[in-house]
Amino acid sequence: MNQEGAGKRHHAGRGIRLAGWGLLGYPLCLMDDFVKPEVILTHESDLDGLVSGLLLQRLARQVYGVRVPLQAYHNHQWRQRPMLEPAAWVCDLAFDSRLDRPNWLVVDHHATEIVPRQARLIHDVNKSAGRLCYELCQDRGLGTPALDRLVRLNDIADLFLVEDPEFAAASDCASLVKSYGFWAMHALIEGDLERLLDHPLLEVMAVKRRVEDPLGEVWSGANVVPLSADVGFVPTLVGNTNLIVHRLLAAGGLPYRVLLTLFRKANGTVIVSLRSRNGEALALATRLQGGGHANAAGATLPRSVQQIPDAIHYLRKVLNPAPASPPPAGPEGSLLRELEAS
Ligand SMILES: [Mn+2]
Repeated sequence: MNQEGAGKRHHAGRGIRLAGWGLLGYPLCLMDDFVKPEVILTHESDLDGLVSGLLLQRLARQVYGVRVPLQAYHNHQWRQRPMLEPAAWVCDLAFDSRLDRPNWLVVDHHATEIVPRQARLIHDVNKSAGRLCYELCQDRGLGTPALDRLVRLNDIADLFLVEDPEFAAASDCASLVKSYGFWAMHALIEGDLERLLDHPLLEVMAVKRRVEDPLGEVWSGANVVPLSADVGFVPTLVGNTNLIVHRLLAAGGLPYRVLLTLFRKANGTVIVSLRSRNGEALALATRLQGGGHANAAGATLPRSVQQIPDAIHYLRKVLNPAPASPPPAGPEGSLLRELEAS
């Protein structure tokens, strides 16, 4: 018989420990009694989502001796998902009020302004979600040299630490998930995270990086489309989009403070991805009802925008609002002024 029925609190340890300091300066207390989750929910879009989700699954297996199902979401589907489970663990998805539920654990690193009242939030914007989940695993004796390395590569790729000597290896690892997709890689490694480290497909990613990225950088750099004085749209043909945009920003040869790329999903919605060097990306993403990190943020454009040219038109309108026009001069204008005065 299962000793740990759903919802029953599991006391595997004792006491309350300070796990760190939250964004708003309140201490994050990590109590050693987790509640068994019905499901683990993670971000489908990248390596960090895969690493953090599989690590939480491993942690749940260690604590409860069962395989808790893993579900992965892109931001758009995530916003529409009902949160009904009495207990769940969430990682690499921004904390919002829908997740503030008793017996929910959220491990994340995206900027949030919401203070948790009921959920347990483990949050640090300076670490990857995978790192935060791994620290929980290490507390339970689940650390290994192979996982140390994978989580380090995940940090380098997710936090975009371009100066790190392992940046190329980290990018190749992250590109596996970008190129083949979350569930394809999950299937190929059979859920076994360590198999990402020396996966044969890494060789394919290295060739793509060496051949495609320089070609893509030259072409994209020559074809940036101005959207406003500060914002440029970078079209892409080949190569690692993140890296190309980063190199264009770092080179400083363009007049824009924000560079953005556009991606049209299968259902026709257009995703905008924004990059900057001084925090302008998040500010603009917020204006577009999106979010993310200070210099790496994103947003989904309204459903009425279905094509890339529509997206360019829409963004130009949002970024360059028409100035309020003064009453026209002449007889019409004087009538308006009289009406206003009365
Ligand atoms: Mn992440």
